[in-house]
Amino acid sequence: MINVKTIRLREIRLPLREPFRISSGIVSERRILLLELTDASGVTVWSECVAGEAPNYSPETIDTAWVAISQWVAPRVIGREFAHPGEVHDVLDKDFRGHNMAKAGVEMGMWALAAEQAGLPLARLIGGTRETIATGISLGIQSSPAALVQKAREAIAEGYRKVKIKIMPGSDVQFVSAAREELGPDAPLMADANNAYTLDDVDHLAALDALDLMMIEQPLAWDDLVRHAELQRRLETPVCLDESITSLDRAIDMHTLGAGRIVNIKPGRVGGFGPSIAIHDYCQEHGTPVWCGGMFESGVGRAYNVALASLPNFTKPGDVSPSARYWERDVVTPEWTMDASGMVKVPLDQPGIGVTVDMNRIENLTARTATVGAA
Ligand code: OSB
Ligand code: MG
Repeated sequence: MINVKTIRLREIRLPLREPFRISSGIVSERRILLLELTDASGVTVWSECVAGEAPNYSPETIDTAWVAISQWVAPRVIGREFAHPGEVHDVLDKDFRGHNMAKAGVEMGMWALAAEQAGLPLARLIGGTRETIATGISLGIQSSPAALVQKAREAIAEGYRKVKIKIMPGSDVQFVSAAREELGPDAPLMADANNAYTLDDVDHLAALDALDLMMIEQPLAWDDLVRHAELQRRLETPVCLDESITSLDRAIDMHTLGAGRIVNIKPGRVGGFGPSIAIHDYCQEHGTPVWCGGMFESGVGRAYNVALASLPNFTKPGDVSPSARYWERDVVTPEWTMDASGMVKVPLDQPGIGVTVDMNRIENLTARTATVGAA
């Protein structure tokens, strides 16, 4: 039985090593919402809500998530007995629209509590089969093609197995083709537009077909499947959906409409591990590859992404880069590392998420806390 007694919310501020620009905004310091879930027997686990500071990726922000968790999500699970963490998502979703990242932060923590109870690594609890996961890097929009080429070259040299290039009108074909020319035909390149285009841009986007990209991620509006289907019919490059896939139903719609051929799964975006696993399984049955996206998680959120990416149909490298790509110092021990061939180890030597939070460091970074449930 999983029985959560208290949920403590904590906002920390963690500066990125370098500002990250995507088509819809820029971030230089992450405001990160960490959760501590304590069960009736006194076991505590950490989880992370991945909402950002501004609503440019999805409607959620760290501030809306703070309210949603405090007022609606936490009260729904506290004091309630769950036989399995797979039951949590439906309870959180009943007559409760949206707020997927808020729901996911709590739901995922409950999977970690179940893993602690079962004495299993989180990756094993959910049926993960991999011992290491393949890693990619996501490169923000750079000032020039030459600057991008430099970053991409370094990434390949470090061992990354996929280089994702953020694009927007004015920084697209010319940038990506410079990377292709300089890094050669075998470099594993892809592009991510974060909704920067419309169907009027089809001919322009079709120019990317010549660059042999692994995929183009979310070129059109965040909530649009119909126009992505039209676009996919006119592109050879596989379309991968990120923002648009907010549930299992949207993944089914994507497949049914032909709106894309690959799915980026971010557990926060879909409401947690329950829906993530369901999307993974559906895609596996339908021959659609998936990979694990990232939201600049701290080492806590990263632990969940690594566990998720150990499932068998995560067949493309994830945006699950090592701690040092993001932070001067992460908030967990050990920090996440990547070997020279671009692989991150799935922690399998202890129960739970596999990393410990560095409390001294966390206290210093904390901007606010709140506790829901009796202490
Ligand atoms: O579109 O995948 C995205 C970060 C924030 C918001 C959206 C996205 C991203 C990334 C970063 O691409 C991936 C990472 O965490 O390394
Ligand atoms: Mg994306």
